[in-house]
Amino acid sequence: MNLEERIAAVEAQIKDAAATTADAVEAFRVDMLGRNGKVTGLLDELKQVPVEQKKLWGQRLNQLKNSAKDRWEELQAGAGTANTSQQEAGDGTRPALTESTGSLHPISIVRQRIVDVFTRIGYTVSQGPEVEDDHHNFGALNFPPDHPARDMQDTFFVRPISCSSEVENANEALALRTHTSSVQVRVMESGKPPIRTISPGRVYRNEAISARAHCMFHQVEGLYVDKGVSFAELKGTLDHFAKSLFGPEVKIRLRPSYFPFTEPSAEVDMSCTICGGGGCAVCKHSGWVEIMGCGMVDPAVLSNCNIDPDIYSGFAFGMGVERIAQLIYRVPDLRLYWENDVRFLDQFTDGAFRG
Ligand code: 2U9
Repeated sequence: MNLEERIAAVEAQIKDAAATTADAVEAFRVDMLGRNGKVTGLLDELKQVPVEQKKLWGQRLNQLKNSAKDRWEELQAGAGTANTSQQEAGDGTRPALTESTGSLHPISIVRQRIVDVFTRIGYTVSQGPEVEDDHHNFGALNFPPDHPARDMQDTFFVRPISCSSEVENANEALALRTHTSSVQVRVMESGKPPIRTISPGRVYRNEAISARAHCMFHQVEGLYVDKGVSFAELKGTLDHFAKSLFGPEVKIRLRPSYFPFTEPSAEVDMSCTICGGGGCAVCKHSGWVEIMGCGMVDPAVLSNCNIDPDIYSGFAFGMGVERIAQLIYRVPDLRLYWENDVRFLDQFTDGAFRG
């Protein structure tokens, strides 16, 4: 074989060379560019080439050397990638690593579900302060001056530590709101009917903590004020609510009750979702469980909020979110909601709202 044929043969070997591991790449380098390598050997032959041909063969052999170097670099890069992906892939049969992302608190899940039922039928969501004055928490809602709820035994009062005399009602006692009806008083005072609104939020009552009561809990209260709003519409709305949250088979019933802010007033029971009405420990063998209170807004409350009761009427309802969540999840003790024990919290991943 003459020199050109031998160069062409090595060139073809360079082009066809393959190497997937670092060792094979190194073997290629030694075979081509090492001290006894094929390319090095051909470069040595330049010494024997006649002087007048040296420039031409020099260029040709340099070209060969460069293509060997380029191929070596390509093989190095290829083997590097192969190694990395192999490391990353690791053992394909190994179980995937799971990262705990946590979940919403059951009270947040249930509050959102309640809110969704009402916003879907046109209710707005209103919010207001947790520290309230007497007018919004009691006075406008028709609580008489001597009502026990106004007592320190039942309500947490907040007294300003120091107040400038320029502040209006600087010495007025404030209280942690005992219900979110205070928010709806504000909505009525600042707007005109038609009003359809719900107020979810924290409320506070001075109660001893037990399995069935806590000094802080969550409410959703609802209010609908317009011309000609009737008790029948109230019942239809609450029936829709109970069926949306607990299933189409549930029934509701209303029992007469009393609240200062509604007349007439009623307690709302739902057929027991655990025994289907047959009787069990949860419903105390009555077949019914209490879920909320409701009534027609007392005309005096409408007047207190600058709404003419001769033109408008309204209904209202209120429920405790802890109570509804207790019925959905069968939580036996309210204190579990606040202990933050992950063995309890980990169970509420269904319906987790990730908005
Ligand atoms: C305005 C006028 C009236 C809201 C209502 C109830 C009946 C009720 C309780 C249920 C359990 C509170 O969380 S609980 O302890 N609520 O029974 N709430 S009617 O009535 C209103 C609201 C706003 C302006």
